[in-house]
Amino acid sequence: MAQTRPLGAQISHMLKDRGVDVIFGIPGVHNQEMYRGIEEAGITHVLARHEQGAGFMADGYARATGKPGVAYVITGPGLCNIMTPMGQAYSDSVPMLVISSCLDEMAATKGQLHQMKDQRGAAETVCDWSEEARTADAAYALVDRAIAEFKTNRPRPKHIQVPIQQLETHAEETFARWRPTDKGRQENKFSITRLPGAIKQPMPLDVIDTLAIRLLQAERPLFVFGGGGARQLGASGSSVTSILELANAAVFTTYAGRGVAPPDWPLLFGSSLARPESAKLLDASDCVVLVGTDLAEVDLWRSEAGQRPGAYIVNIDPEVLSQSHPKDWCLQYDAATAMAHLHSALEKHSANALKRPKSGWSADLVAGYRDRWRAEVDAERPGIVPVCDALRSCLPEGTMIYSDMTQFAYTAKEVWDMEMPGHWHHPTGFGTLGYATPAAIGGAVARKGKPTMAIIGDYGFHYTMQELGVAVELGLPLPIILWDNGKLKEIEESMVRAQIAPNAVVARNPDFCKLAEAFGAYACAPKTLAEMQDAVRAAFDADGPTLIYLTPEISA
Ligand SMILES: Cc1ncc(C[n+]2csc(CCOP(=O)(O)OP(=O)(O)O)c2C)c(N)n1
Ligand SMILES: [Mg+2]
Repeated sequence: MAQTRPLGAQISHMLKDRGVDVIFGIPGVHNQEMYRGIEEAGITHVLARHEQGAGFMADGYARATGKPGVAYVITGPGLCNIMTPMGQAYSDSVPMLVISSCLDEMAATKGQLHQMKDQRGAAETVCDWSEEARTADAAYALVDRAIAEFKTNRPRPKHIQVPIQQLETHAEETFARWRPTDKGRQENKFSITRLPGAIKQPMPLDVIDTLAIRLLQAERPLFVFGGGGARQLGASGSSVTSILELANAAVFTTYAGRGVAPPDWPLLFGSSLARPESAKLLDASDCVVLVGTDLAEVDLWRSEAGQRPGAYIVNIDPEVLSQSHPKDWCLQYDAATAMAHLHSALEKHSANALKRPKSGWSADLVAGYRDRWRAEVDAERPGIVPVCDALRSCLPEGTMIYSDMTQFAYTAKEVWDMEMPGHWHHPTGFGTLGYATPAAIGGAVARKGKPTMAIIGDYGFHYTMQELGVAVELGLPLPIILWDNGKLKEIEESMVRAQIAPNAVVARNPDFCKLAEAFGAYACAPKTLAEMQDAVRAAFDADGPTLIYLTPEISA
C-alpha cells in the first residue's frame, strides 16, 4: 500500500528504493524533515563533524562503490560548507547527490535564518546542475534524473533543494510507480553497462576494425588509460591485459588510471605523463588510443600531451571529444563497451593471419625510462620513495587508498603501480587539502571488512581532523598515515623556486598522537620502516582508526 508521508521522509524512502543505503550529513531545524524518514527507510546516516567532511565522505563512498554518494545538509551555511567537496567531485567525475533545504520565500523577507542571496545559483557553480523542487513530483523526478545521469553520462555532482514547507507537507508515495520491476534491472541499478548512445547507435564496428588492424600493424602502439577508464573498466581488467598482449602495446596511465594495466606488463610506462619525456614517447607512437582520459593539465603538468597524430579517443563525455584534433577518431562510448569490442576485433584479425611486425617497444627500453624517472622523482622530493616502497609491500591485497595534497602523495602517485583500477583516490582536479581523512572514512563505510588507508600531510590534516571522531564512533580499522615534514613544504619549495622569501609556510603543529588519542583513536610514531610496517598491519586489525605519525627522519 502506497503511504502518505511528509515529503522530507518520502525522499529518504525513495532513495532507499533506488538503492541508496548510506547518507552522510548534518541535520538542522531547516532540514530536520529529511531526517524523519531515514531510519524508517532502513538507511544508515553518518553524522559528520562539518559539511565538508560529509561531502568528502560521500565522495569517498561513491569512488569506492560507483554508487551515488548522498549528503543531506541545511540551507545556507550547510550548503556553502559542502560546496568545496562538490567542486572536487565535479572535477574528478564523482557521482554525488547533495539534497538541501531552502527558504520558502526570499525576496520579501530579509534577515531570515540561514538566508543567502542565491543558494541554488551558488551551488550550480560547482556541480553539474542545481535545481529546486517545489512539488513532491518534481523532487522525485529530479532524484531519478540524477540517478539516471550518474549511470549514463560522465558522473558529476548534482544538487536538489526543497523548500522547508514542502519538506513538511504530506506527499503521496508516487515515486513507487516508476520503480523498476524486473529483477535484473534492480540488481544492476548503478552499474554503467551501456550508454543510451551505445544502445541507439550500433558500435561503429568499421572504426573498431580499423583500429584493431592499425594496432596489429603499428610499430609502437600506445594506450593511455585515465580515471574514466579505470572507473568503467572496473574489474574487467582481464580484457585489457589480452588487448595489450594481442597488440603488444605500451601503456601510460594517469594517476587515476593506475591499475587498469597490470603492474607486471613489461611495456607499462606507468603513471609518468608528468615527465616531459612522455611527450616524446606519445610522439613516437604510430597508434595512440586514449581511453577515459581528457589528458588534463593536472595529468600532464604541461599544456600539450604531445603529437599523437590521428589518435583514437574513447570517452563518454562529448565535451572531451569536442577538444580532439580534426584527425582524431572519436568514439563516444564507455571504456568497458569499447574495449570488449576491440578485444573481439583484435582476436578476429590476429587469427586472420595478419602478420604482426616486431614491436618498436621493448621491455628494456621501458625499464630504462622507468628507472630514470624513478630516480628523478626521488631526487625531486628526497626520502619519500623508500617509505612508499615499504608501505606498499606491507598492505593487504585490495587496499583502497585515499591521499591528500602532500608531497608524500605527489611522489607516491608516480612510483606506486596499482594492482587494480579504482583503488587510489586523490583530490586530483580541484586539489583540495583535507580530502583524505573524510574520503577514506566514506570508503571504509562503503567497504566494511575490506582494507582502506588514508595518507595526509601535517598541514592538510588540520582541515578535517575532527572527522577522526566519526571513524572512532564507527570503529573503522583505518590507518591514517600522517606525513609530518613540519611545514607546508610543497608551497615553501614553490616560493623558493619563484624567488619569494618563504613565509606563511610553517604552522605550529600540535602533538598529533595525543590529539588522535583525545579523539579515542589509536596513535603511534614508528621510527623505522619495519616498525611502520608493523603499525600498519596492526591498524588494519584494530577496532578503530590509528594515526601513524611519520617524519622524514624515519630510518631504514
Ligand atoms: C583548500 C586548499 N587551500 C590551500 C591549498 C594550497 N596548498 C596546497 S598544498 C599546501 C600545503 C600542504 O601542506 P602539508 O599538508 O603539510 O603537505 P606537504 O606539502 O608539506 O607535504 C597548500 C596550503 C589547497 N590545495 N587547498
Ligand atoms: Mg607538511
